[in-house]
Amino acid sequence: MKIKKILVDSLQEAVELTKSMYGDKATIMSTKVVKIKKWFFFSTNKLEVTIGIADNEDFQTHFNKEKELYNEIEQIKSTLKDVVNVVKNVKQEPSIQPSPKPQYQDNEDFSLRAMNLATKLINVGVEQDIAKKILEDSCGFDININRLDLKYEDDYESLKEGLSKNISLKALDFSKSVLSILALVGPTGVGKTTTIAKLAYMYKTQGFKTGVITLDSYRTGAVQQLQSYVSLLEMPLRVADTPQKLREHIGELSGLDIIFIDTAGRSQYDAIRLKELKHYLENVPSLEIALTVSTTTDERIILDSAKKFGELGIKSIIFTKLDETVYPGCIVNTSFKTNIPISFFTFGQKVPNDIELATYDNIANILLRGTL
Ligand SMILES: Nc1nc2c(ncn2[C@@H]2O[C@H](COP(=O)(O)OP(=O)(O)OP(=O)(O)O)[C@@H](O)[C@H]2O)c(=O)[nH]1
Ligand SMILES: [Mg+2]
Repeated sequence: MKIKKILVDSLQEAVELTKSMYGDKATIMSTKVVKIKKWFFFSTNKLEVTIGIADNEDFQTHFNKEKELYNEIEQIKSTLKDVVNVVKNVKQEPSIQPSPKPQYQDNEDFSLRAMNLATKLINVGVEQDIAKKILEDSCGFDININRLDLKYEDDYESLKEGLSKNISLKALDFSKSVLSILALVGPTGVGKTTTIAKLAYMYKTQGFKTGVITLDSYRTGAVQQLQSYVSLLEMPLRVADTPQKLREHIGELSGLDIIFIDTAGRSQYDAIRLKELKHYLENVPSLEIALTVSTTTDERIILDSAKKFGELGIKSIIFTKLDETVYPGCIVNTSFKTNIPISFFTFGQKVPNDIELATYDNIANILLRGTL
């Protein structure tokens, strides 16, 4: 770079002069005011300007550097554009799907964990209104959050409380000194005979003297099916093909504590067969009738069964085949709508094991953990 000094009257003049003489190659590096003697002791002030003039090589280097910088900036700009596009696409198609919104998300009355519990109930088939009612009874008002919140830390414990206020249970507490009779009625193939065998074993092992009478004399193999269970359990089995026979057998077995009556499966829509069954069971002393329904059945049909078999005087309901459903919410819905107490759950084909007394623990387990 070459250095030049010029004398001018103002900075503006320096700039103009520099530009006209050297173009873009020159830059003003510094300025200073100097006194210039004119005549004897007269003098005048001037601006001494130092100019740096780039020679051709410097200029070319400078120009190349600028060009490189410019290219680099353009490259960064285009990379940024790509990054922005990628980010946009990620937003549109998240790789991790958000978990489903709780159904009560917008309900400002409940805490988040209470809403989550409601969502769990709804996901296993509990109707929304019923889930809400149970939830209200599982909650207390929390003044800190100004909302209803689960009563206990544990949603399981809270749910048990909500269930106990909405669903009734019936423990079949039979007496050892008085004869009790339990008849199982219900649609075909729901598990009545299998459940009778399980119950007979359960009460026998509790010290009750038990026996079985079956009214199902016409279905091929029905008696043999029961016979195979009963002979293993070493208890009496009778077959009654008329109401008169039934009464006679009850008289013969009156020394027992519990007689279980197995009935033939009936369609809830077959009024004649239902009437026939009613005829068998009416006026049987100390009789308790339990409706047996399968949890794999459409809920509307379960409700129809409860209504039709209800005419026989049902005192409790047994839900079977819990091992075959992922929507146990029908238990809660049916019980809530019909007010019929639940007595037992069955959850498999194995006699005598796969049966449990209905408890709120059991129901909470079924609903929250999918198993008893
Ligand atoms: N998975 C499962 N199967 C069961 C359960 N209870 C009964 N079963 C099966 O359901 C089928 C019908 O059972 P049954 O006891 O004969 O039914 P039922 O109601 O007496 O039938 P009908 O007398 O013909 O009306 C059989 O294969 C049983 O093993 C249960 O809790 N879970
Ligand atoms: Mg049967």
